[in-house]
Amino acid sequence: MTGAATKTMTEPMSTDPHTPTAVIGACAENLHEARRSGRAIPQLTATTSLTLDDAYAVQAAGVRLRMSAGERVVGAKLGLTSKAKAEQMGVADVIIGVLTDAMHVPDGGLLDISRGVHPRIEPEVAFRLGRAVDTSAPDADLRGAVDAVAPALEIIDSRYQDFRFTLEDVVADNTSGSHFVIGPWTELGEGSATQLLDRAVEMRVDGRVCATGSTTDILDDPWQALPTTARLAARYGQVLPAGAVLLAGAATAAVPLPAGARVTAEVAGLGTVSVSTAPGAETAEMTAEPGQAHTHD
Ligand code: 0L1
Ligand code: MG
Repeated sequence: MTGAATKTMTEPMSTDPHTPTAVIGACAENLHEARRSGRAIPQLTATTSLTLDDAYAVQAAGVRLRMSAGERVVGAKLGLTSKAKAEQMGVADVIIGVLTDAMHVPDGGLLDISRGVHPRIEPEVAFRLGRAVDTSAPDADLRGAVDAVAPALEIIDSRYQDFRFTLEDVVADNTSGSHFVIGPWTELGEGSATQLLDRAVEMRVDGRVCATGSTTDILDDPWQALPTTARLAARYGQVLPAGAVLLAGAATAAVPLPAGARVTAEVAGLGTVSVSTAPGAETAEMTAEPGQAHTHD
């Protein structure tokens, strides 16, 4: 991956968290520990009332904990970008999370999921920003800053028991972000890279097709991820440095990610991306068959 964040994620802007800072911090610590230990926790909202702005404040506090441990912000991801997922959650808007360098797995690389809770994987499209963009304005020209696109895989892993959560819970949990893999970049201007509608997407686990979809399932057009990210990044104070990666969203449902497996995803005309998982003990909730979609509250 090129480029590194030189600025830090800021406190959410234009928002009004109503929950005391100490409570926000405690929520972030709980999620941070769940992620590091692989031990799931109950939903935060079972015991704490959180608005959506509070939830983004928890997410930002969690990112600061990661940065204190030496991680760098290298991009952003959108979640709930397909109509099916949004309807399942009963929400009208997508959500945004943060990517750090520690979440990046090289294309074809090996991922140890033994510290995961119940990891799942989904095929996506990624954009790369060729220059830094001032995201303080909600109409910042992110699309104009894109210099390349790529097929991608996102590994999501909710830190909540049974992968069940409310919208506020999942935002606080950095939108279930765990890891990401970026395939070969196609520079804009090469072939038909700018046309991303109706491209077939196929994901395989150990050679067996486990999910198929279309890039049109990503916000009706993956390019819509750029203005959407600009709006959400401005509202929640996220930075996007030069070289930043943006995961536009999933083209299919996420499927359980087993240990000792090789997962490939192909986006027609863009190429193939792959990741392998280290053999070893499955995580506690990895007994479901690949292909089984997860549930939400
Ligand atoms: O990247 C995603 O779309 C995940 C968003 C969070 C909800 C989920 O875990 O499915
Ligand atoms: Mg995703």
